[in-house]
Amino acid sequence: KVEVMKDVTLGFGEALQHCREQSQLTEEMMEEFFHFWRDDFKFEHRELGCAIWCMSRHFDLLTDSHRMHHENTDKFIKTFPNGDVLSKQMVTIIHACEQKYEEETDHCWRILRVAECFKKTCTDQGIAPTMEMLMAEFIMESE
Ligand code: M21
Repeated sequence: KVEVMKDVTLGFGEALQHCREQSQLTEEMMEEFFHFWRDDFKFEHRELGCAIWCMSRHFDLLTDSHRMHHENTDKFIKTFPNGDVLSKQMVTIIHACEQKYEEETDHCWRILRVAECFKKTCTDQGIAPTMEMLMAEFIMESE
């Protein structure tokens, strides 16, 4: 599962450059998307929430009310090798996190909180990829 999460992270992260300008997420706030999984990564910039919003839209993963589109998200995860071992669990986690922050009316802030909750839950459930895995693959891909 951690292998699949690594692939989904890097796949999803490919939309970061596309979303940088409109979200105003500077490289100082987040250099590469996989830094999301660093132990010391802080969820403090609203711009990151805006960027994840844009990235999710890029892959058509949101409904008209800017919540996760369950079916499309499930399909997106399944486009990665062995994605089926993770898709249901990931959708369940994100949905639970969305419900926790339902009262936040600013979409960028809400999505940032959902992302933070998603990371924490993944770490607790032992499905968070390690930085070693992410960096090794990231460097391989860019060579
Ligand atoms: C697996 C890699 C990364 C995913 C990161 C962001 C996850 C956070 C999901 C937020 C989805 C937004 C839903 C809005 O209610």
